[in-house]
Amino acid sequence: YELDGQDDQTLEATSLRFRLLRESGFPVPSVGKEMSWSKLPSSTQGSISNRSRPLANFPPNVWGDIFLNPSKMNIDGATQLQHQELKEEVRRMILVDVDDELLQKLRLIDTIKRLGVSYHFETEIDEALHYVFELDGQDNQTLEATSLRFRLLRESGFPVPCETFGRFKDDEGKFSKSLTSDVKGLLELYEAAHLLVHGEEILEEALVFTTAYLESAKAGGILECPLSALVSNALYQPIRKALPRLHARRFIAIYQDDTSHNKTLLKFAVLDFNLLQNSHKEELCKLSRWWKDLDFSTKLPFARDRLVEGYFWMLGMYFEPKYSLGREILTKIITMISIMDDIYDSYGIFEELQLFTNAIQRWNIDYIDQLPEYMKLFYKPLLDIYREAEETMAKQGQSYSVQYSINKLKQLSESYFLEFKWYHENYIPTLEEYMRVATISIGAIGLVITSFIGMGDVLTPVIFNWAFNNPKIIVACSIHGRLFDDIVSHKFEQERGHSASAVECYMKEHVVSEEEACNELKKQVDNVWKDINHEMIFSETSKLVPVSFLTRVLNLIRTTEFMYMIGDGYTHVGKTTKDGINALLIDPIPVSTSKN
Ligand code: LA6
Ligand code: MN
Ligand code: MN
Ligand code: MN
Ligand code: MN
Repeated sequence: YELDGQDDQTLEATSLRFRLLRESGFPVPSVGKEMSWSKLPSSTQGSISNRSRPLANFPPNVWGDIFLNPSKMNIDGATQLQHQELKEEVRRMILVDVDDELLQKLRLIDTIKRLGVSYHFETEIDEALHYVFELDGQDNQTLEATSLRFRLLRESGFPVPCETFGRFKDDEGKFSKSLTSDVKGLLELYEAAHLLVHGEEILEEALVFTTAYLESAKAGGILECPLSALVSNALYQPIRKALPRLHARRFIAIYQDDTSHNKTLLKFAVLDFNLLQNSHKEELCKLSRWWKDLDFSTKLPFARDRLVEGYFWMLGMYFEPKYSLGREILTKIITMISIMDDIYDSYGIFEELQLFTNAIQRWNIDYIDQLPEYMKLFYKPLLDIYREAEETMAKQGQSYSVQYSINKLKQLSESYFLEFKWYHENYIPTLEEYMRVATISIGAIGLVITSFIGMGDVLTPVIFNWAFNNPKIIVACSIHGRLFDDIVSHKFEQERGHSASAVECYMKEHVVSEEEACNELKKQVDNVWKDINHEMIFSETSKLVPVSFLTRVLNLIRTTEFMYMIGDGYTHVGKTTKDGINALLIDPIPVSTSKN
């Protein structure tokens, strides 16, 4: 065991040493120096029948080449100028002092946020909310104002207590029936209650009460426009869980139909949406060229070809123009992770994957020679992407940031390999043992850390070190992604042959049906929102880590919710995914119908 320099032993000697030591309890690593597979006889490297591979037959890419030549809106200098002018006009609207009109101010901020343009006015809105937070005597406000104040403040991380809602209960301690004449108030209470944390029973009750009421009001058809549209939209997806860009697009349409809308606000929101969409189209066009040149759909036809969906997913993490470089890096990484996952669980066989895992751990192009041909086609571009990212970041003096992402990718490959071994050995772990590995293999922490690379201006090594060491908020996000993914994709995976998912682990451990397991796991997915809210509003983390970083995690959860809303919309691209991509990346908002 203590002998050094075992690197040049034959395969027989290496394996025998490994087995004898492990049999006696010595912790010899399987990956690493001892298991350098360069000596592997070439016969095991070639000609493995595809019948022994767990091929998934993933559906092909549905987008063809359309993003290589996107149709963009023509935006001339005059339109750019108009955009600037409208922006300044909206800014003045926020700054106008409306001391005695708290509700007006709250509604304005909320409308600007929901129209998707608040990213232009972060400082102004932050100041206004500080003012609102410090205000005393909020005890006589209406349900709408109280709820709106509560939600807007919590959305920005202000720790507002929930007891304020006690006023709206009756003598029996229930939300009183008299509230049901106030649909607007109930709708706001519903949205506010989604910012709950563990133990806030009053908000749990509010959620049940308002959901039931809004459902029945919707079914009864008693609501008028635009309230009916707002209620339907809220029931479809509450603001807290909605993907901001998609919410903005839906909200703009509702706002347009609201006869009391502010023309300046609407005009600005439509124009801004279309301008943003144009620049997203340009980014996706550039990435499409990169993807086409790599030509994985020909070279690695067993893997998912999902550049557009990957870009859409990452656009959900940040959409602002200043994160353009971040989106580029992040999209490249998610598409590579997705292929790497398919190499492990839809194509690779044991010996190949051992070599592959070893090569990823070594992260050195010299290791490419040991790999089977198809892995070479992946390994080199992977190293290239990261080298290019390092060169780009070096220009900003931040090349160090890329290494955090590489290290997470190494951990990811180890977790993939472990899951493969479980599959290979037909081993079904307990849920707890499974989750220790599967919350890594979902890749969320790698994506979050990679998203930080593109936030150059405000970044420090302290943030990376915080994120790297599994902070609670990222663990919650990983649990959410993993359980949700398993619920929607385990059937398809098990049919082709796959390691056990959370569903199988839970079924075995608790001897329950698939349906019961999924229901229980779904509850755990929903519970994650309380952890996220706690971490963003009440935790030490929320005081130490700038909200822009925490928002990446929140948005990853939101974008994952969207992708998995009706099945696995990433692997099996259906109507929901297509509609989402159309809304954000293909169709502009028609300007002629904006009634201006
Ligand atoms: C998951 O695929 C997938 F497609 C990704 C691109 C990762 C998604 C990342 C999240 C949710 P699959 P496996 C943060 O279901 O093999 O094949 O781990 O992943 O179950
Ligand atoms: Mn996998
Ligand atoms: Mn997979
Ligand atoms: Mn999946
Ligand atoms: Mn899966």
